[in-house]
Amino acid sequence: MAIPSNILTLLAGVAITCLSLWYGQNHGLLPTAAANDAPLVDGLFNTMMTIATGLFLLVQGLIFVILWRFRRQPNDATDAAPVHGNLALEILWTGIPVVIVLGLSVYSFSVYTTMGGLSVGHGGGSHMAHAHPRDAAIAAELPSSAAEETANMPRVSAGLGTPTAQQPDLTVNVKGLQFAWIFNYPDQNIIAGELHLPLGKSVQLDIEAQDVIHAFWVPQFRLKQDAIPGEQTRLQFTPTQVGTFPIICAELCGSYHGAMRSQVIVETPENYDRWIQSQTATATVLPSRLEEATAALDLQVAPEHIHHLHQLAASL
Ligand SMILES: [Cu+2]
Repeated sequence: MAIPSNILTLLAGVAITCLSLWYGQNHGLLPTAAANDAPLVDGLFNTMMTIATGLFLLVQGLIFVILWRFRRQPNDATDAAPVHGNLALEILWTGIPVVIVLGLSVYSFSVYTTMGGLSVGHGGGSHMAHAHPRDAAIAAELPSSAAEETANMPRVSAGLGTPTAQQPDLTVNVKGLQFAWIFNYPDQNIIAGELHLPLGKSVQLDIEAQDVIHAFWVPQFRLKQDAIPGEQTRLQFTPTQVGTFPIICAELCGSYHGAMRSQVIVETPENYDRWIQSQTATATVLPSRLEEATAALDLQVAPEHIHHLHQLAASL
């Protein structure tokens, strides 16, 4: 008994939907999620993966079905009837992508704003919220010495001292330079070549670049922010998982860009306090570590670069 083709189509649709929904949750392509906003990003990625899987199965499946069903018949040398356009079909295959693209753009924008991309003083949209006029307004209200200080500070493209900004538990100044990351804990007077963070505490990273544009990226946090010379950018997040994760420069910045890596160590508050105590605020810590690191990686960094780093660390 032949199964009617509309039943077959329905079954194929159900199968493709189930497979897509399953694969969208089980693709295993993302690294562990270790910051508070990471599930939002993963939700968006999984949705896109579900849709992409469904479209892939549908298109590839149709190609094979059509190749088979309309293959040349043994005793029939004639061609099929010519077809010129099909308005309903064309509206359908234009309409479906339009709905998908619009839906995804609304969804991704909502994730971006939920992560604080548009709210000044929160991570994300470094290029969208320029704070110049407000900086001037803040400076005008301060006593003159403080006003001068504010005026001399680099422009913060992702917000400065807005009343709505939540006070983070910990602020770290991050500086990118060819070809390393330097982490400065202003409250503890610590300078380090790797980033230590306490689990479950809200963190603010004030990011800057020394020379060219770099980008601070931690895949496990699902966060990436440009580091721009003369312009401060910001990230705010809370680490949610203990572990050691890579910090990667995500902006081609010169010949050793590929080696511009460090690591972030998320540890329990007790271990974090221990690390803080073990650190002394000495400018010699950083260059010696960098020398060790470059020697270990056999990077053959030119001596003048090491010398430059020594000078730089001394000036911090
Ligand atoms: Cu870089």
